Amino acid sequence: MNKNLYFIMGTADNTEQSIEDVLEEALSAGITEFQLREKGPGALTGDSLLELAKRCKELCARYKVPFFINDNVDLCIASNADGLHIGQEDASVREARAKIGPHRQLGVSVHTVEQAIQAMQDGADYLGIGPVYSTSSKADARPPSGVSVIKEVHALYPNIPIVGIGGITENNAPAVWEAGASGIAVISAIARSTNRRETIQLFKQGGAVWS
Ligand code: TZP
Ligand code: MG
Repeated sequence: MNKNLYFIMGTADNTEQSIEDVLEEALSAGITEFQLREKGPGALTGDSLLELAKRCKELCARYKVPFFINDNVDLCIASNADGLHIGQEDASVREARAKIGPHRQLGVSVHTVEQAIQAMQDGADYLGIGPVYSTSSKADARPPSGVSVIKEVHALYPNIPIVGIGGITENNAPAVWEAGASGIAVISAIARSTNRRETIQLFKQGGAVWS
């Protein structure tokens, strides 16, 4: 199975540079997905958020990298995003799938094997599992669960794409791959890196096939 390096960012995740500048650098260095997650201090809303989403979509399209929106079904459709990612507290998976249609990708955050099974039955294409390690990028993050849930879900359903998230860095990533993840999602490791290109290269070392 191919591996993915899924970058997530919003205005709050790097106040020194624009999202577009960080995104362009990350795209050229080899991320394989991007999710716009606009939350917290300084979060854009309304037309300015839509305009930002459209610019991100355009940048991603230039690199043939799928562009995802976090939580916001209407913004996903309005910006012509390639996918949507939702959590357990957001829209229901069935409802989200019905609204975005069959061709956009749908990711769902899950924390237990039961939630994983339910999300797949309801129309998810991949699962986000975490926080694996402790994180300061999500205000209401649950306590870290290590790689145990990833291992459990992967052992039962080896073909389900799992993206590990939460506190993952180029140093602790190997344990997440070993647990059976097919992707790793990161905010701060890339958004706040002082050498983004090198960080992304370190994440991608190891001879895997990246898609
Ligand atoms: N969901 C679970 S942890 C997390 C999200 C959005 C934040 C991940 O950010 P970081 O900086 O990679 O720990
Ligand atoms: Mg959410």
